[in-house]
Amino acid sequence: MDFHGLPAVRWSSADGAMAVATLQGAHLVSWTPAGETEHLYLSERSPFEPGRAIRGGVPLVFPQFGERGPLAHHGFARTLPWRLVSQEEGRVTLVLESSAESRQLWPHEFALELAIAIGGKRLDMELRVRNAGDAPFSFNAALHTYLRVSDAAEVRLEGLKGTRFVDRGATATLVEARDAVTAAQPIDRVYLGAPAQTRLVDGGRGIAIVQRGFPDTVVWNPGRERTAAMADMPPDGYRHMLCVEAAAFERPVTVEAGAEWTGAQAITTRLPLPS
Ligand code: TA6
Repeated sequence: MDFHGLPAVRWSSADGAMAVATLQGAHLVSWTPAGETEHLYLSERSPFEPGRAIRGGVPLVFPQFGERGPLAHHGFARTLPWRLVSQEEGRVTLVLESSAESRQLWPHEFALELAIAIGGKRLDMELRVRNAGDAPFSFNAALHTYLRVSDAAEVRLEGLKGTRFVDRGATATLVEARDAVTAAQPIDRVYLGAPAQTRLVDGGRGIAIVQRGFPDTVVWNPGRERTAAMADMPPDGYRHMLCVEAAAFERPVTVEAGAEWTGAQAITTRLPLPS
């Protein structure tokens, strides 16, 4: 299919969950769990152009996080064209292999595979990074998930109490003292060695976020002022999103020649909440 002019795949599960991913970046741009409304935030001002990052959905950060290296912000995997290699009921798999273009940016042989599975109230994303060369390489990565929320100022992200964190631009590492992290103020923070599971509470809706392989969790909401300076977000866009990202941020992951690494994030909506 075509998604705002970009080649994309749309698929569903037997029980009625639906998703759309663009081939550029293997970028999940829509996830509607069975019987639910859209669960991902996608900016209506996002560009949808070859080579330009999409604002929202689930950008895949690889092999560089943010500006921590010589590459474009968050690396090149989100802006290169991937290949759809399989599509079964509820599940698609996309692949990005090293190419002349990637070698100019990052001189390593690799194969990335992203499997995205939907069904019922659950979304599973699994990233595999295979070293196809003859020397080890290291990378940072993240599944930069933009969750759609009813009001960012009101939602609570539980499960990070006692976890070390560092704010963007800061060097000091502090420890989270709160039962719940909020986005009532702008937040751009990496929780280091984070628990595998957090829970987002949005009104009467609970969402479990579980990560595997990724040691860190990034929480981002740009707030009003930063959003105003972003050409690809509407002024009130920050109120409708919260990024909860499964990330390998603090320590780069090293993969030996011929070996592979796997990281995953699973999201389940409509958790029963205590009344
Ligand atoms: O993951 C948080 C973050 O690194 C923020 O600092 C913010 O810049 C955001 O990602 C978005 O980055 P992008 O390159 O998509 O504009």
